[in-house]
Amino acid sequence: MTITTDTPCIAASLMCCDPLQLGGEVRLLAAAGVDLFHIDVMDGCFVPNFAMNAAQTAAVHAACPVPADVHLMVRDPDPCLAMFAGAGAAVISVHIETCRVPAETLQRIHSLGVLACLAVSPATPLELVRPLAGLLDMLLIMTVTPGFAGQSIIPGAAARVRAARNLLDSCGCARTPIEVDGHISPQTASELHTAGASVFVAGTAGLFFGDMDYAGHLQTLRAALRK
Ligand code: S6P
Ligand code: MG
Repeated sequence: MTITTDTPCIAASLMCCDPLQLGGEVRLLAAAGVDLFHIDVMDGCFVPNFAMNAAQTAAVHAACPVPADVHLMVRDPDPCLAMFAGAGAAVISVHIETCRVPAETLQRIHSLGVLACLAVSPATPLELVRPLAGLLDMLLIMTVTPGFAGQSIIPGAAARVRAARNLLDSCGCARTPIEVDGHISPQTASELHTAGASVFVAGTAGLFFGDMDYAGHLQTLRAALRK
């Protein structure tokens, strides 16, 4: 698959689903037309929470043809890469804060035939991305502190995305998409799109995950991105 800067993509955050209804919810989200399934993986160490795993990724992949966007929030991602590639991940994001040698981890993801994305937490200097820019299929800018759904967006999120866009452009990577994750609502999606993001993780702020009107909320998000 390809993810571009041309067309906005919506990635539904599956950790926001009712865990007792995961199968039904992913089918509803697929029928509503989400572009990606965003699968949060947490180890209780890098972030103080647990979320989804490789078995769930494989089950979701088998049930629906929506590409899986796996976000690894784990202290040591390298041993997990083959497991998630085998589970059907189309994209794997690793946090720059967790990689011993980020360039090697990104190359390992490529060698598994998966798109490689680097995730950056809010407190991490963006300049650390510069030497790695050419290796990225996507850059994930966290707009909340990783670990939990339902948080407020960090102050200055749009300025940070704009800075990330400028950094990638100045490295000759103007076609590398930026994904944003954390409190993506119609309003924040629109602001972050203007700032240079094109992939939007929609959780409780964008798709609500309670009323099951995924088609309606998706339509509202897409309309906000057209403005
Ligand atoms: C947070 C995780 C995210 C959340 C998503 C939830 O650590 O990486 O993917 O699931 O941000 O969205 P919302 O709208 O509840 O913030
Ligand atoms: Mg995430």
